[in-house]
Amino acid sequence: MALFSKLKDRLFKSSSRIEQGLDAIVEDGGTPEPQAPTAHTADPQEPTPTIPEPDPQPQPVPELPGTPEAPEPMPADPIPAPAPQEQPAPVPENPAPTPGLLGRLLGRKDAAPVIRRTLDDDMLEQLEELLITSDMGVDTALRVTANMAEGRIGKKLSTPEIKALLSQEIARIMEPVARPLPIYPKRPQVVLVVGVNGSGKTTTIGKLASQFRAAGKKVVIAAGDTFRAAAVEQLQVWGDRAGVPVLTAPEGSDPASLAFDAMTRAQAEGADLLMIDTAGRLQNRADLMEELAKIVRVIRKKDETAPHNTLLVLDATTGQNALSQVETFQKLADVSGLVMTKLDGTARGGVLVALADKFGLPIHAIGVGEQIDDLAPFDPADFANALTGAEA
Ligand SMILES: Nc1nc2c(ncn2[C@@H]2O[C@H](COP(=O)(O)OP(=O)(O)OP(=O)(O)O)[C@@H](O)[C@H]2O)c(=O)[nH]1
Ligand SMILES: [Mg+2]
Repeated sequence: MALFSKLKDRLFKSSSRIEQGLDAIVEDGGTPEPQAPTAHTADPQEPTPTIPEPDPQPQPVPELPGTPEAPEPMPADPIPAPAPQEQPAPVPENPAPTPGLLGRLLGRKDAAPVIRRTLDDDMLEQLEELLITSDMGVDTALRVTANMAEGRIGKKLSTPEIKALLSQEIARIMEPVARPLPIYPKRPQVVLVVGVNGSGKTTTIGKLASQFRAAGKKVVIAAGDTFRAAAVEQLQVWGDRAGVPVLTAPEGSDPASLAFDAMTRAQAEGADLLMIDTAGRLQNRADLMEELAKIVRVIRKKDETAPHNTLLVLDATTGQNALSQVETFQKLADVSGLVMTKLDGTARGGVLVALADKFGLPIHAIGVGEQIDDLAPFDPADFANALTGAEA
């Protein structure tokens, strides 16, 4: 059971904004309807073992490094089948009678009345607003709600039904971007890691190095953030944890020449992967652009196809800001994929949906904590369920 539910527990600090908002919207305009006390219908709180463990793609760890050369290793399609809620939900036109004498006699916990709300323009507007204020962006929010509403206007929907519908729509948007870091038959495969200050670049490199190493890859890390001595030390700590060599240069020295040396050594040692950490100084965009361009120029002297991946690391807690960071870094570097960090520390995750919808860049992994194994593959259904509070 572990991985699946552990991830869900950690994905967001508390119930996400969206989940809370959905509860409020249905309660706001809904009417309680008594429910037959038979335990079968949606009691969202109960850990109903629908399918004990869907487990379509367990083992997040080797996923990232795995699969040689096929950049699209897995079906990444964990939803067993979005069947149940696809239909407008079996709205009993005449609400179930009363809790029922039998039920009461048998001492069943009295069925809490289920609140249902008729899906109308009013409710749709509230849903749109909720999604927009949850960082999903106007276009995405409108499209998602329109899809949810299709064929369901006038139907009475319960909170769990609404959550499930929204979750499906979100998962559908996220599925195409859920892609592990592609591994190419290049040696060394050069992974350039970029992102603003504090987004989690160094930590993510440490986590990735550890996973790749566990998967049998030979990894070298270059401490390309030569700007601060502390940055080099931090990377060295991660290198030690991961059991991977870290190439460093004196503080203030040229990151490009370090990258060149690292490339030379990685080639000489037959390393599978070279990960290059960079400084995230966006305050001076021109400098950073020049610095990144120079790193790229220099490593291309050794391998003109490098870097093979340029990972942009984004901090999920920055919300909407992540969108402009993608735009900026796409101008600075040839971003090939994203890692979203700190999803464990936020109630905001809506921006991932906007990112997926707007840029379509692969999300290779998500950071769910500060420890070395707190990096998981991005699972769209898991994410959508956690974001909306829908049951898996
Ligand atoms: N909770 C949580 N914290 C994280 C995660 N990833 C990174 N952090 C923390 O975020 C802080 C910044 O991480 P770094 O890896 O140093 O970020 P950076 O991008 O290298 O920062 P600079 O080198 O200053 O540009 C550290 O305290 C990390 O422990 C995550 O997934 N979850
Ligand atoms: Mg760093």
